[in-house]
Amino acid sequence: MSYVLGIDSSTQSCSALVLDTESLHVVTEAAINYGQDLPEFGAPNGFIPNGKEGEVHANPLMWLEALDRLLTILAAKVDLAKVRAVCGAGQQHGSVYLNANWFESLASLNPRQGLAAQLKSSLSRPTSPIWMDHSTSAECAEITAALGTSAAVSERSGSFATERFSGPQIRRFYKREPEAYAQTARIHLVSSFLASVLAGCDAPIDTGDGAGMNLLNIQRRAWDPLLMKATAPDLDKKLPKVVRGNHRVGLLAPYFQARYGFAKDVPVVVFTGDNPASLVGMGAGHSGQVVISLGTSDTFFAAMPAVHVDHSGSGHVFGNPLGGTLSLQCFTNGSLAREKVRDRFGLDWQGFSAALESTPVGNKGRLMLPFFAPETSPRINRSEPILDGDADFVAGRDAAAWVRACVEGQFLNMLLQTRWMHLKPKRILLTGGASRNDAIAQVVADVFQCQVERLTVSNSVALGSAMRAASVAGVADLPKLEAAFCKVESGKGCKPRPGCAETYKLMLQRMARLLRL
Ligand code: XUL
Repeated sequence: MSYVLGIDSSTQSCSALVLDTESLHVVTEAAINYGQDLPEFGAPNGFIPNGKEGEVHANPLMWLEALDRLLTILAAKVDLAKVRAVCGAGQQHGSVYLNANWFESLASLNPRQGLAAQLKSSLSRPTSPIWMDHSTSAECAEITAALGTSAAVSERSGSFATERFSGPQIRRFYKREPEAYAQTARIHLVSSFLASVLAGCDAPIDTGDGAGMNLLNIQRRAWDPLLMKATAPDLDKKLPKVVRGNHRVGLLAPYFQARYGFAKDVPVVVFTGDNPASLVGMGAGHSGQVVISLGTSDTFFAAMPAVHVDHSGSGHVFGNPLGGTLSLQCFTNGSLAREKVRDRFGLDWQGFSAALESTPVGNKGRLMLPFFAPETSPRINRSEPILDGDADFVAGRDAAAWVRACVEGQFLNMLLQTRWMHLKPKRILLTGGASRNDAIAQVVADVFQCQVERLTVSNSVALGSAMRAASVAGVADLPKLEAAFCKVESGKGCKPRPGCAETYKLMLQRMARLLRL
């Protein structure tokens, strides 16, 4: 039997999935929730509460302890000696700061002690800023000024200087704690930190996750000297190497064989960020399809053969672990906005769907820019939607019209804001909680004029990681795994209905005018 192990070190938990690549089934899954299972770290939601000035940090030792606990659970459930390759993914942008002890400690991990106890003295900074941190406005402005313009930063790095990205975070650390920065011999991402530990040697960063740092040149997929210089001194020495997604870091360290019963000679494949891993786990790593994930925020992402950057600054280009790049756009007003409308009119989800179904395409000309909270795409600071239509609609007296206006507005805005990607998808894969709603899925098909399918995959980050482990290590072919694991729900596809293309084209123009695009 040929098992592969995929690990997902995310914001609130660390989870894992073991696949059998011969019988093509999920052998087992397990998860450690930081808040519930590791209360001693004082991070009920995965980060240290009450950070000042927008700081959101987590303790990297918590991630190590979670890895040990996770493997303990897995070892009790399955024979880990059958695992032939390991790969994983981390929450993007989080950075880990290590001193010169790191290299030696990694190479000599003792199976009689846990990882956290052994690597504690390797940290040059006790906590790690994570993607929720927004304390670096000043540093973003400084990096932008050094490069000249925001466009110059995004042409190079694939994104404007962005508060949560690792480069601005590194700069803040350098400015505030220059001595600790000088003691830092290595800066890792969450992904490369964990891959290093598993391989027992300092691991590279992959282009998928590296592109979330404002330090990687997205065209050349190599560290960018100008961006490094604008960020902090000596980064050429402090950053690990950067490699593509098909790289093997090394073999699983003896620590894991002795402690959890893994075999010798198990390759560790370079880790990536959670979003790039999820692209693979959804079977969307090849260009021609788009994933729309409907969650608290909605996310739109797609594998791209060529690099295009968003000159308005709200979209991002990351690397695709399968080659090429991954474009990603996040919409803060996702379920948040849909719930606001539902609650405003005292509806449940059934009532919400019925309202959507009872109203015509184009909503008789009523249009909503559904920004109930500050939005990232486009960058706009609002707490009420922008409305354009008849008096009843604008006064908020027509529940059904509001429901349709909210959903149509969300996807028209999504179409408008993702134009920079120059996509003509053959199909849209819908995932996340609201993707089960048929009426919403139909609006997506109508607005985008594209076939929509619903994905059955859950835990796509760990699944994508296990699939990468298998394919890079030569245990199983990716197409075989995609066919087995990345299925769409049969009979749940939606085709665009005839006659809506012209209506939505005109509405899109109106929306662009309202947004002054
Ligand atoms: C992406 C982002 C988050 C994190 C955490 O830019 O900040 O999706 O990867 O999941």
